[in-house]
Amino acid sequence: MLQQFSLEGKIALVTGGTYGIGMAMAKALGKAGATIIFNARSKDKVEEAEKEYRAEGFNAYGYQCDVTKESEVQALVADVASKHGDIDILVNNAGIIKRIPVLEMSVEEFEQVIDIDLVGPFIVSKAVAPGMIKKGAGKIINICSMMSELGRETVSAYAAAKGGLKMLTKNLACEWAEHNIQVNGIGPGYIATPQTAPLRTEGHPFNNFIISKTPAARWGNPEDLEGPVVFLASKASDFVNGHILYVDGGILAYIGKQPK
Ligand code: NAP
Ligand code: GCO
Repeated sequence: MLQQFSLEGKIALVTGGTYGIGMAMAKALGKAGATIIFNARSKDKVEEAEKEYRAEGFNAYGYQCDVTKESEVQALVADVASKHGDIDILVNNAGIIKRIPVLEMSVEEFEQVIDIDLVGPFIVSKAVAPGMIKKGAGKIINICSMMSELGRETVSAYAAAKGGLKMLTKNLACEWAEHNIQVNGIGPGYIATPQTAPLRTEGHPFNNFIISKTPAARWGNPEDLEGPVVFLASKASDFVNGHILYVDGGILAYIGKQPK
């Protein structure tokens, strides 16, 4: 039974794997046996992360690559194929957020979020799919969000991107199922990473707000995503397709704390 979750011999690409949720998921895939390929825009952070992965015993290879640049992505995929073999597992994790009210947000700022959070996963999925089709198998996991389902003030571009990413996930699942490629999503709740650090500063009203909106009454940790990503990357999920697995401590199930 547990063998179903083994990723021995698999090549896994995690975009944005230099820290945060991406690094935690990459380490989980590595613990399950996969070779870790990861990328980010910052060369320094890629080099630092590669040292960290290897110091912890992982077979890890870092690339400076911007997911919005198709030529860089295609070069990464080709280099991995020549050195390690075609990618078996893709986690489209790289993403940014801009918390700006619509009336103060420029079109360029809106487009930057869409480019990274939605167009990026399209570009990387399109680049890795031919290798998966050749192999007759593949796993693509898109990192969605609570904002794939819910809105809130100041995150219009992010919510539009993550809502689109949910539907891109379902569409790719339909297009590539015949090639035994499963395309699913993970929707993390509110996770303690650099991306949410501004919301978790001491006394920030959002901190208490999130705790009250989460039945588990805590922020998530990147490690809370380890099991879900190994499940969706492994044989154990071969008949799961087009599904968004929310790892949110119950936020989406909750109307909110009832008044005492
Ligand atoms: P993070 O701490 O800000 O890390 C983002 C990662 O993505 C970094 O490695 C960053 O490195 C990389 N990245 C950003 N733009 C990139 C680009 N154009 N090309 C390549 N890499 C890029 O974010 P996080 O909190 O770990 O979130 C990771 C993913 O989970 C994101 O998609 C986010 O939307 C999603 N998510 C987060 C939460 C949460 O509460 N934290 C909840 C739900 C979903 P560089 O800047 O060096 O490129
Ligand atoms: C925000 C947060 C969220 C989380 C995550 C929730 O400003 O509301 O950053 O967007 O990052 O996406 O699932």
